[in-house]
Amino acid sequence: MSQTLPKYRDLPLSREGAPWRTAWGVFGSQSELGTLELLTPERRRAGLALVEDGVTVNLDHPLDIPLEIFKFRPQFKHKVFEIMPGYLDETLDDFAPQLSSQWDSLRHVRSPDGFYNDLVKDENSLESKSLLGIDKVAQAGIVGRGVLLDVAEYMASQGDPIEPNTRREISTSVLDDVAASQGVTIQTGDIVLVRFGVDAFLHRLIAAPGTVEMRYEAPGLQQDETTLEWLWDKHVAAICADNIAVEVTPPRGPDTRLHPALLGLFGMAMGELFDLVELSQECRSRKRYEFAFVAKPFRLTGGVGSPANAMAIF
Ligand code: UVW
Repeated sequence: MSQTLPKYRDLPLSREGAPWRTAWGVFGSQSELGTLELLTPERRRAGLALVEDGVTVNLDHPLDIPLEIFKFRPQFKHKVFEIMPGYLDETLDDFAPQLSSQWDSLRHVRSPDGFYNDLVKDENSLESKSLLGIDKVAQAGIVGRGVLLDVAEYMASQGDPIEPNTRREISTSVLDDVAASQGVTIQTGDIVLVRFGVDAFLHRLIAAPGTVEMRYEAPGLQQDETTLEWLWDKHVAAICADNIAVEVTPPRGPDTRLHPALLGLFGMAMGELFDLVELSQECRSRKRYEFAFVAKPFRLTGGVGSPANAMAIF
């Protein structure tokens, strides 16, 4: 894409006195993909050109992760049955696509000014065939250059390890330090994966449910405009993390959450609860923090979210 993208400070305020700037219209007033529009064929090709030996790294926790922090996202029931001798089939009941490693679609959260590009009105936001659904992302795919920012490893190396089950805001200056220490630079259109170490905690939970208690508390991106400015000015295509919500949880206050600005005003794809444990090991052993990234969300018409279905390829 040869388009010159505006800097955050050049974006308009959506209205006088609005707390944040809006990127509605930057990718066209009818865009349902937002920053994923940055994944042009050229950038996809450049990302895939990072494949050297074809080693794939899974980035998903199991769908049946024993997570009980979301009261509104129950554990699904998986029924396997025989439809004739030796011929199995199955159903999933009460399946919440955002229970485990997941993508948020742009109809997940509205900004104070409305859903992204004003394409979904409040009065019809619950329609199942709504615009901005995850099906649009599924059709485009998420393919490009992935970059890991391993905050957990970096902070541990600084003698200041992050507690995975405790609220802690991580500033953009830490993200810059992590990138510098890894020798990696974020480029326009990157799929950025931030690791806080929540993934390793979830491995313990999965291995022995009930032995550790997962709370709705996790380290994450600092909730302020500096973070918004950093993410927009890096022009990332998607921001993903191994924690609950990319941003810190719980929020400091009801109006401090970044989701409404990221999804509702920037149209920025967000991935959460990614499993970055193996990726961290692979990057460390290769001393290389860039790789090809491929994900294909569910083509669920009007879907609010989807399992991540993501992998890195070296
Ligand atoms: C939360 O904080 C619950 O994040 P999301 O709804 O995007 O999973």
